Amino acid sequence: MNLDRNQITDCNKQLMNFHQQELDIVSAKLDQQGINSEEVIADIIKLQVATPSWALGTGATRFGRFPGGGEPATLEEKISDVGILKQLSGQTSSISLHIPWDIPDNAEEVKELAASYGLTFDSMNSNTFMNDPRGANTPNGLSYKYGSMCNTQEAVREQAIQHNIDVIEYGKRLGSDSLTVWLADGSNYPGQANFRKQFENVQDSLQQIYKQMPEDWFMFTEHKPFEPNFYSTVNNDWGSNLLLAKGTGERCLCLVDLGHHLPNTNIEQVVSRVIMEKRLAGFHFNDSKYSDDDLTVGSLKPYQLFLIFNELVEYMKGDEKQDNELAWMIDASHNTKDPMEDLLQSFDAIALAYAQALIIPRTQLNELQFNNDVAGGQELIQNAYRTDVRPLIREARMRQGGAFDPLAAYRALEVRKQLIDARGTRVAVTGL
Ligand SMILES: [Mn+2]
Repeated sequence: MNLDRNQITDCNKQLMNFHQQELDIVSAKLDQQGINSEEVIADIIKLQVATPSWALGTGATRFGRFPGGGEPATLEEKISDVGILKQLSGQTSSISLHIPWDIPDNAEEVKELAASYGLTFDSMNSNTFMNDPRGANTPNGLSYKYGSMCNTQEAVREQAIQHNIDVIEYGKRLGSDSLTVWLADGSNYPGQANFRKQFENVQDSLQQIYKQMPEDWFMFTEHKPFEPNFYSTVNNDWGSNLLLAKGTGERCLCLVDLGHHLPNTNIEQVVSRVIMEKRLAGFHFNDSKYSDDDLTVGSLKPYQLFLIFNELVEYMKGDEKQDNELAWMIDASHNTKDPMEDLLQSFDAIALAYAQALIIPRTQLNELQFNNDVAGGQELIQNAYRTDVRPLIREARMRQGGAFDPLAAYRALEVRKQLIDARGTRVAVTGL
């Protein structure tokens, strides 16, 4: 489904005068601080966030699922939905697939369809945290109940390795250039497993997968302290993640998921450390009150998100560069919202935090820090956080043919109703 561009333009027209006034005010204010608003707008346009294929349907908890209507049932429909998000927000231009939930039966056709919406394929996600009912990730019929790459049984480890190699093959056909490995491996009870042997098995398995990657591909490993294992996980924190990446190869990098930290972890400092080691793969965005709640980005801790972007911008505007482009993706589950509305809110929150970090006068911040001006440093970054940068984001969207207010346009154009009319109220979406 494609939205009518004229309808989006009509939605914008009602706000045009108001928008121009606000844009002029913030541009003048930034100009006084030596910040060029045109450059900020250009940077906002460049920050494209991947949409994961599993985020387009209603999420679930282990207590149940309350799906809405018009959900995408096929990969083709998921691609179409991302196309709508791109049209409205201008902030997403790629889709991240999860195998085995979204196996492309005809890669060429799928690639062409995505291209017709201006979309490419982001990182490929493997899955060894469950046994696919069709056996798509368990070609040897062996269970991942006691772990995959950490498993004591070599045959299970080999099956997990082969699944990841299969995922690389799907990705090659779609034009992707990275594999994301999230491991559920760990243990549920003390005495169940040997920490060191588990880690060594995972390290060895990752090395074997790495050897099968094309030379221009990157491998992303993602740490998580708990769940679905509740006593220990093999890749439990950023330190273990860095060890695994360094032990695997130059193009193995650390992915940081905002929800995958114990409460009160200084995530912005984690980002800084991983960048210092030139191993940051990118970022998975979400928000949480407790840990990995998969809530909408920026809904609870927008200041933390801003501080994380402060570290990211310091790297992006600095001289020392990694070989990879940072990968941005939303990784959230929408249990009580229309998933498309949730994603539009997420893009908005990401752009907001990014723009706020972009307008921090960085040279001045460095000077204040050098001179130990504690209150001055805090004031400077808080001033950026408290600046209303929304006009810059609206302008960035408008220049891409998007909507000033994507969520309002989504509602005004009755997109969900159109999807329900086309697809019905069936519940066929695959994923979490
Ligand atoms: Mn993630």
